[in-house]
Amino acid sequence: MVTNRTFTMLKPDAVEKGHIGAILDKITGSGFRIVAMKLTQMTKSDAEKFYAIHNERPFFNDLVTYMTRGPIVAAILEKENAVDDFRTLIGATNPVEAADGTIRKLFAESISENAVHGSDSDENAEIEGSFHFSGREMF
Ligand code: IDP
Ligand code: MG
Repeated sequence: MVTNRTFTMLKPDAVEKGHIGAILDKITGSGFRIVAMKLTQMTKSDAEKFYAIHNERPFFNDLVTYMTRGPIVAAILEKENAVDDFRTLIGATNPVEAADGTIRKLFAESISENAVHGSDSDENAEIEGSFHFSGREMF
């Protein structure tokens, strides 16, 4: 298992609002190294697979529509304790509950359109990174 790596997406709302640069600045300024990165757009089938764990939740269809409506920035990040430290940097799922200075507090609209994704475990970081990137695209 790859440790000290996490996977992130700057979600369509963040890209639409022109926040790519500011969010990447927060990420690299917090000590994360970019291992892989691209601007891409998920298909419906991609989003259904990526978020399969949520497919029984009432917001699942809205989540798929949101995550496929425009480009995202997908990236793999490296840092000691990457998964937990990145979850701290992005803040709570609901920006109203996110701590001051976190990416979601600064850039997210709502619990559904919350600017950024962060993996929740080393195992999921590996699965999610491999979903978006081949070995040749990781540095
Ligand atoms: P996380 O992104 O903080 O890990 P999860 O519970 O894994 O949060 O949910 C995945 C994504 O689904 C969230 O980031 C958000 O976009 C959306 N979501 C989560 N909970 C809700 C909700 O109660 N209403 C609408 N959308 C939600
Ligand atoms: Mg999650």
